[in-house]
Amino acid sequence: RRQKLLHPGKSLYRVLLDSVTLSDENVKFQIIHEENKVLLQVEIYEIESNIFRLKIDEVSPLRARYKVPDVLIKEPTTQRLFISHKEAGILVLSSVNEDYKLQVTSNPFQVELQSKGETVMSMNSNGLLYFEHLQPPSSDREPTAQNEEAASDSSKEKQEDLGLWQEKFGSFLDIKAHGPTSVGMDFSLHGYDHVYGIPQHTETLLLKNTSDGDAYRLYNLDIFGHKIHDKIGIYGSVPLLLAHKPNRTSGIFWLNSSETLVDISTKAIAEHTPSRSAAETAKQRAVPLTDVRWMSESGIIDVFLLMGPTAFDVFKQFAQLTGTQALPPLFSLGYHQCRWNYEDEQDVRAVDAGFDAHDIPYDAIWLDIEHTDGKRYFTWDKQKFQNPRKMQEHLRKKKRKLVVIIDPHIKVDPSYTLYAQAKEKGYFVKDRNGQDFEGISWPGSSCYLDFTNPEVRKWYADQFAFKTYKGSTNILFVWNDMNEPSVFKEAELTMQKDAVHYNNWEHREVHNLYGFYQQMATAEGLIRRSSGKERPFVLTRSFFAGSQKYGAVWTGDNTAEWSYLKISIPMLLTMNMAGISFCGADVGGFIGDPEAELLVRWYQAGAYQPFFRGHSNMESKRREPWLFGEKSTQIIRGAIRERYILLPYLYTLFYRAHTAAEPVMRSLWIEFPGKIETFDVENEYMLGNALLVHPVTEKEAKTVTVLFPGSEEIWYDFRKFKRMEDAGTVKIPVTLENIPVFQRGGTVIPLKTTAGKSTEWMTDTPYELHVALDTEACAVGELYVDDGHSFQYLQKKQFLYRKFTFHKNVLSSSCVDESGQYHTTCVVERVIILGFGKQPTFVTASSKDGKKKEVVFAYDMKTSALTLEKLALSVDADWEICIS
Ligand code: MIG
Repeated sequence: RRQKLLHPGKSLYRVLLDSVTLSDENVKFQIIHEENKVLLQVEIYEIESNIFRLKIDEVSPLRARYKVPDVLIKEPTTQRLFISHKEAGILVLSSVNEDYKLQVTSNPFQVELQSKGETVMSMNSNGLLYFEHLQPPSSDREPTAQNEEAASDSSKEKQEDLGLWQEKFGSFLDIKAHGPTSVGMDFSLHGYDHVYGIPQHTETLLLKNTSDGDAYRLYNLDIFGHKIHDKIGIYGSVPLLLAHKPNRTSGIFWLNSSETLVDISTKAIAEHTPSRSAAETAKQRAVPLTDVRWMSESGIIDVFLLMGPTAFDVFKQFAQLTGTQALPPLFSLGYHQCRWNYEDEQDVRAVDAGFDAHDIPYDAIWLDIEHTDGKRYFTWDKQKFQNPRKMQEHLRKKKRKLVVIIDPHIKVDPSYTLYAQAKEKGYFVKDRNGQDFEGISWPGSSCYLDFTNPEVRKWYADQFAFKTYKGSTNILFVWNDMNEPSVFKEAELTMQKDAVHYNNWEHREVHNLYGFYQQMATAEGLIRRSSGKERPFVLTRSFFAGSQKYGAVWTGDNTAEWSYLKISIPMLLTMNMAGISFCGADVGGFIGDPEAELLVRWYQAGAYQPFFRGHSNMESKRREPWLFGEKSTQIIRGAIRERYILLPYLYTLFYRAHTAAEPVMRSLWIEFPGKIETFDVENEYMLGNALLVHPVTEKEAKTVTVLFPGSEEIWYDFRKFKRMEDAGTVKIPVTLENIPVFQRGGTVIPLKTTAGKSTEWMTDTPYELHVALDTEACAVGELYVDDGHSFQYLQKKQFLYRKFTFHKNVLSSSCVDESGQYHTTCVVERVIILGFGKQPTFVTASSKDGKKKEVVFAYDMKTSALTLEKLALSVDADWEICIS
């Protein structure tokens, strides 16, 4: 409310040009507010690979302001900036290679970022830099708001209205121990009218103009039955916004963990060209410009400008700062069966047996909060789960896993060891009076572990040790829920902002980091229980920038309605853009009861999304895949089996996400950056660079309208191998049987020849390659293989990273990364070449040692697909197949 009183106009901040200092690390100077005379310190950094950082803090704050720790994976490597120009009122900074220039204007203070003469971004050009300096809490203080409207009204009432020192929310009172601390700034993105990112909202892929409505809010909340098309923040936040135009992608990463609002407005402005003639002026075009205004409740301004220039560069730049996606254990890419709740050991066995009886693969069964002894996490309900180890041994024999829920709230109960220990050690978040904060959650009265404290995280991680966590085994993995944190009966169902954390920071400062820290500690615990050998799997509901390092995220409590299936696509695409590839939505919709058709469509969509879990609410009817009649069972079986067959491709994509920050699930524009018609597409997407997936999200659909992006591309039906005749937007007939999936010409996709009962049953299952030829009759693709569960791929370089190239009628297998070695007896059994021009006469396969053999083949004239059978070519060796 206070910041919104400041309207676009001339900023009251001016640079003190005498204060400029230059070091290897950064350029520093001070700016002064013309009215309140408060000095702010500005630091500008260039960070290697096209990143700029702008930090603004008070020169001498009353006390230190909160600076987000633990999100950046390391102190970024800076590069020296040079002053290339200094004249009255202007300072120009250049990067080493002179590709980028930062033009700092003194009065008013503005920064313009140019790339090779083109202005890409400018900051404070609308004069919305806003910085509330810390003040002593005194009753007779002067009015303090920085803008005229607020300053002109000095009545106490008005101050309360603006919530300077305290704020009411219904019956809740937030006391601001340190008074007003908010910060904000505007950014103009030149030439851009497509912006994306800043999850998590139930909104369209393309961010909307907010000028006549609510701003996008980043404030992690547990909103049960959340609505669709709402800009309120739900469970998690990543303050990363991406802007895209045909020749460039840029990103703004606003590193602040307090409640944050983002206002967006896109407009067209006359192009600014220093023109000489009237004729040239007449030629002026309207160019788009997007203004983005960030406002945060506290902290400092610390913003990273990711200059791309491509989308993949921006993803790399963000990963360079916050880390890449953790490589998931292979099992976690299989199908997960969850419900609130699987009642007891018998229920678990019965559901597990049901999958085998119906010949449906699955990898993990999940237990929700009812499995515990009275919602005391790390314990078991003694009646329902009398022998959890035995139950896990049973699952282990089936080569499957168990995932249990562990929430952050701790039941107030002195006889509960976890509570007693944490209480004694002072590990809970405190209320404003210094007592342990108590809130209500599932166990009743609860305290909340202060995960912002590294000592608490270490202690928490130790709770996962097998000897401490009774009844746990190494097939047990973890699910963190309610970590926004969710606190019943509090304002907006979360922790009061004036609660106090480690080092005396108020909750308002760290709010959006709470879930991030719980998942971090949990993942650490799972790694430590295996003495550093095994990869963890932790699913979290709440998240922040960098959560990708710790595991997976799901979109929370969606509803069993078609509209929620539909919105899950842009929601997951947005998460992927923000670095979190391993994400999914509850298949079937958590709340309510899906009709058979919706459930089937959801399985078909989920099978082509990164995290694939069926889940349902307590009040929902049972929903195991075989409960909807024979026809539905058969179709769901088909969808899940397709997922399992696709795993080699998916796992390879995750390896790329892990090592090169490439998102697994990509909105079309990422793959087709020059094609404007793709920029707002959110009903289909690319899985990696090779598969185009178009889920069916309409009831009783007979057709779907598919956009085949890129006029130079060839697309093949993924299942029938037929080349699609038409380009552009095409109506495709659909049946209930499956959803449209297409393979892009020029790609090779590694698959398994058949699905097994779980991923572990498929270790030795042979591979099949789908080679889809492009207009030049070429194709290329990769396969990554390792043991699927340990860190040996890192520690001992035990992995295979292979490449398949089709060129001039020769398919060759070669090594991408010679440093990796992994022995497997697995072979490539079958190769299908799509779009092969003519019936061949002779096909031979030869390995590097000179052995040559003739290959059995079949050519389908109708589809132009050439199938090579019984190849038995080693996955870990070089070979060639020649077709004549
Ligand atoms: O408010 O643990 O999103 O997946 O089943 C309900 C019970 C609490 C919310 C999670 C949901 C989970 C449920 N939890």
